[in-house]
Amino acid sequence: MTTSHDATTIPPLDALIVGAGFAGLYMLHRLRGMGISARVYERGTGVGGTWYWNRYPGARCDVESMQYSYQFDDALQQEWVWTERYAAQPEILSYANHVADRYDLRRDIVFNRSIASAYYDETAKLWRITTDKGDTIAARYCIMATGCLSSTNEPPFPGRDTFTGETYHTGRWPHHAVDFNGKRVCIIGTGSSAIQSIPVIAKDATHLTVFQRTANFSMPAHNRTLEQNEQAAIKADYKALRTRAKKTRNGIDFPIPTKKAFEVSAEERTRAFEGRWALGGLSFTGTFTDILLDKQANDDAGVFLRSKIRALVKDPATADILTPRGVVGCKRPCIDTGYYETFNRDNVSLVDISKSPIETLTPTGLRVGGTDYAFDAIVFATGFDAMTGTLLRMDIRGRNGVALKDAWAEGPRTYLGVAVSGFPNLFLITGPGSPSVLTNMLPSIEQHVEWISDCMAFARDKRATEIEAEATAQATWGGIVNEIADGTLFPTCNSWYLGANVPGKPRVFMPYIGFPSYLERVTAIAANGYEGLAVR
Ligand code: NA7
Repeated sequence: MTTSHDATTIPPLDALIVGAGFAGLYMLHRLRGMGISARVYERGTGVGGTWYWNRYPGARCDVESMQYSYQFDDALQQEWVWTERYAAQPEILSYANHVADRYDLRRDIVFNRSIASAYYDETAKLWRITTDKGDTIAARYCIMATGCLSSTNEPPFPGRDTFTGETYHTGRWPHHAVDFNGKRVCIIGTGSSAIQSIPVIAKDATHLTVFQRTANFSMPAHNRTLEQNEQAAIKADYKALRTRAKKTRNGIDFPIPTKKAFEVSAEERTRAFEGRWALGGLSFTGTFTDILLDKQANDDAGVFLRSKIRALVKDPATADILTPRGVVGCKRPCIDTGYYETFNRDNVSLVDISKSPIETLTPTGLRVGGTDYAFDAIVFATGFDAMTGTLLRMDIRGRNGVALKDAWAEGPRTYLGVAVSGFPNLFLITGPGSPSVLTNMLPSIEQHVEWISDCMAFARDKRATEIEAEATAQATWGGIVNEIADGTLFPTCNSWYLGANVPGKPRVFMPYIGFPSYLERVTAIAANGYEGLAVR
């Protein structure tokens, strides 16, 4: 069956790109440079993707600014000046806007449009796409630059609509100022977003109550002003930093471990952990080669981190609730500025809901374990339907009218995290099956954009009209992704990497672990004429 929408009078685009975050912006720039007509459709009113929506108090990147930035144009990375070691959301959003202006991208971005459906018309070999505003567009290629954390997870708490105070979700924070001064505020969740916002909200609110289902490990950011001489030193040899970063598991320039945890003495292990704690940021699980592979090594890292929590939180009962019992790094580690210390404030309290979940929201607050709590504002920091949520909320249909949601009923299946069998000329940027969320997103995005555009150039040279993942290559790739994950501790907890945070979502480990080996594989695949992709 061939599905088609209303014919459009506008000539087909070469490529329609969904999303004007960092992936969509660079994809547009790159395709323009190749003489390929492309247009971006973006649901927000501005560029920036994640950084457009996640404006909650304290929102900040967990990757250092000098690394969480594009490298495709040396002039760009030389001219942009970051002010802090870890950039806050407004600065990253300014950077995204600067990029959009610098490369004159806005003239090909249509804002305030959500893609409702994308149907592949097999006869015309075109994607026929509709928006929520009723536009219909035809395009040879449809490129999903939709981000990995772009659909919020909003648990259906009973009585949710009965609460009469203010409500917010960290992932869809309003664009107007939010003032918590003089208010009793509650926050549900203790993931990254909560851990960043709790210290900031606590300073404003009369009282802040944190509802925690699962304690999370958090390491200090040690954020500070980025000195200009330090920045100049990096810029003098930026290429070296970028090259080093590509050789690490997560694509971030950190010291690469060489030893297993128990190859050194207990004193040396503690010294090494202290060193990473002092370094701050996401490097902790890279203290030894086997922290994410060996349970005993991981337990040892956990003992160290738990001792830090006990030292930072004055009240032992609160410290105990804040202490995670699980595997270090199994859920995304959080990076904080004064998180644990915030619980020493008189105006902050913690409620453990691990055994007694939120019963209901009420007109004045919420109820847990028969106790009613009253608030002026509730902040949902409940995360995202990660990696697949946004793709599956659109009605995407490929060959024979097959819906992506049916093709992925048992979990996402992709080739390299880039293409999907049965969905010709559809590309995913940092899709499931690619390193994506386990890496610094910017270099991962750039690598995908370049790989995809090179693949499109290859097809153009061959005068091909269709590129499609082969079913067997896709199945083999899925096996590789699973096998790598199964050799680690990652599948042992209920993380969003596995879809475990969203009830009913199939439990499949979605990211590919290991940036260097991924690069090696996909580079070889491209060199072999994009094997695994049928280029017709
Ligand atoms: P996360 O990391 O998914 O955190 C969501 C938090 O919300 C987490 O503590 C959850 O507890 C909690 N949660 C989710 N559903 C519920 C319900 N129904 N009841 C109580 N608590 C709930 O999202 P973030 O936005 O913080 O961070 C996402 C990523 O952004 C982060 O990893 C970085 O990559 C940047 P749970 O752990 O599931 O028990």
